[in-house]
Amino acid sequence: MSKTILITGATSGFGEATARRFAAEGWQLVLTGRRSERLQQLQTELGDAVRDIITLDMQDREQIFAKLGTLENIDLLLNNAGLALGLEPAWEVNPDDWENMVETNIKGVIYATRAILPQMVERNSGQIINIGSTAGRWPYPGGNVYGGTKAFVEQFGRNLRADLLGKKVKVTTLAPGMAESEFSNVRFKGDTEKASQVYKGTEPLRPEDIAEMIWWLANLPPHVNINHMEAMCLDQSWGHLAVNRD
Ligand code: NDP
Ligand code: 8X3
Repeated sequence: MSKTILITGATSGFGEATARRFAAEGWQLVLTGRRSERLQQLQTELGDAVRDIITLDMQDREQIFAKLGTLENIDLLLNNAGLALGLEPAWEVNPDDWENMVETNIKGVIYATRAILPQMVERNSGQIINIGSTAGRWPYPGGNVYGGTKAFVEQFGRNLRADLLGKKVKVTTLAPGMAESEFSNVRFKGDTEKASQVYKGTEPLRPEDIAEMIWWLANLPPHVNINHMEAMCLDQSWGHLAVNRD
């Protein structure tokens, strides 16, 4: 019988590329996102591979439990839906942006996990892949709450593993660096010029690269768990630590 992957945030970027990758390998897909028309387009394109499309705002805890908690036979949960908003220093940020990131990147992940985990524990099989970020480990100016949410994802994944010891349920945080998707358009609130500057002169990671990593993670031997996996494009690395000399 085909396996099923549940992808949060399947309407663009990593989620959409992963849907295509897993469909091509014969998996069944349950796809979620707020933009219903994009979900419908994917369903039309991928046909029978799509088991279900679910319009869902990951900030809505009640809807997460109502719509995901009733799903059966989910083999892999990809907690992917997420966003960054702005790059302002902490003292200038609009608190609504912080709220939006915390609600989606933290609460969306924990409640989707809580909705799906019982069936995996009951079956004694399953896999959760959480999309973290290099920003969860490596601070940068303006990364304040975005990086904080991704650090949360990282530690949440490790603590899940602690809870799951003895169960055949895998948990991985996949932490990509700079990747070109709709991410920067969202971060800069539709300023496409500013968004394109992020990738100018580089060859960033592509959503398809992330999908390939997820496919690899899904196909490791049953006894192997990757706790943390970090990937950057070759054009990205770390800088010196900052020093104030005023
Ligand atoms: P995209 O903006 O292309 O995709 C984000 C996805 O998340 C969309 O499908 C969007 O769907 C969904 N989403 C956002 N907010 C919500 C919400 N409230 N409810 C439901 N779905 C939501 O970005 P990426 O593919 O790049 O991002 C995917 C993940 O990867 C995010 O968690 C991001 O933080 C992380 N990441 C991105 C990196 C990058 O450089 N691109 C690097 C490292 C990590 P919709 O709008 O239809 O609801
Ligand atoms: C996205 C990568 O460097 O923009 O998580 O924070 S970065």
